[in-house]
Amino acid sequence: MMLITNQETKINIKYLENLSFTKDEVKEVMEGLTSIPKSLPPKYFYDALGSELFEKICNLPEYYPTRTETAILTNASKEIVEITGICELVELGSGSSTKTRLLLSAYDSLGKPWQYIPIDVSGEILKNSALQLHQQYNNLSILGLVGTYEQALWQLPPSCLPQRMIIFLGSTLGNFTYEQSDDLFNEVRDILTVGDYFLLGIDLQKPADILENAYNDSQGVTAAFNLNMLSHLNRCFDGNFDINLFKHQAIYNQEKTQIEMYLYAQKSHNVRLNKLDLDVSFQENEPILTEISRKFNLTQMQDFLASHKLKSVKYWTDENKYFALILTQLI
Ligand code: AVJ
Repeated sequence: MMLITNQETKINIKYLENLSFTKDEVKEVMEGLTSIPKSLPPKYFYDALGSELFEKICNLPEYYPTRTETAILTNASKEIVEITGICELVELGSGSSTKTRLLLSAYDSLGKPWQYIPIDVSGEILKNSALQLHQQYNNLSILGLVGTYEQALWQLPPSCLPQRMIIFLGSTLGNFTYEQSDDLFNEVRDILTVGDYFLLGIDLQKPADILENAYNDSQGVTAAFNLNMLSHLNRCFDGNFDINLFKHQAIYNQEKTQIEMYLYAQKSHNVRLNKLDLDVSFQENEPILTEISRKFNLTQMQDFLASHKLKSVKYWTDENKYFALILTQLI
């Protein structure tokens, strides 16, 4: 574990895993590449370049979620702060914290000291955004945790304020299977105390063409983002994926109401990952599933949250009902 502390500036960045891989993570990649169909965990998108590419995706004309959620947050932030009062904010997958700033500004304007705990797998983006946030907000202390959600939630220090709110924006929940989201909500419930809050941003179900365009953009940024996962894996596991031999495509699976992002091998060939002592063979046109992005139904999600003792206090949505923000409270 590495700790970068700067007492004067009230910023701490804690590396929970110091970029070495745990047995579970090795197992995940091994299992994904040896199962049929092949798959890889979406967290491998987010090395420094991947996080940058994702920021670009957020600004694409076809990619409506970020813009829509930002608009919702612009309207809702003041009200959220009025409901919750001052609290410690723990953010899962904070990335550049751009959207979160709307909320942070609202909390900071209360003029009381408070704490923000961003959690992200990319240390670079976390460090940079912590430095920027510190310059902007006077009352704020920042504890950045570099690691996976599981690692971070486990190691969360006791709240330094009477109340805490965990925030999970951008519909990142869409990457989780039903079972994984069930586990995550159980963890959230266990970490919060009664009266604490959980704020969730979810992408809602909508026509397939809108969804498929959002994940197959005309400038090829999403394709580059998807392919970059293979470069990241090459670095992590001393591998020899040739990104020129794979092609990006995203499809909407109507039955499962989820976008599925694939990389298709363009010809039959072998790939080796030295650190895993693993040889993988690909058939021509064989896909790797790199991500699911589930699209939700608002009422069903509220029920699902309620089944984890997370009671809906209020929700906000846009005029097209493309995206929703749900504020819940642990009962
Ligand atoms: C960060 C998981 C919410 O699913 O829309 C964007 C990631 N993948 N374009 C999403 C993503 C391709 C994004 N999440």
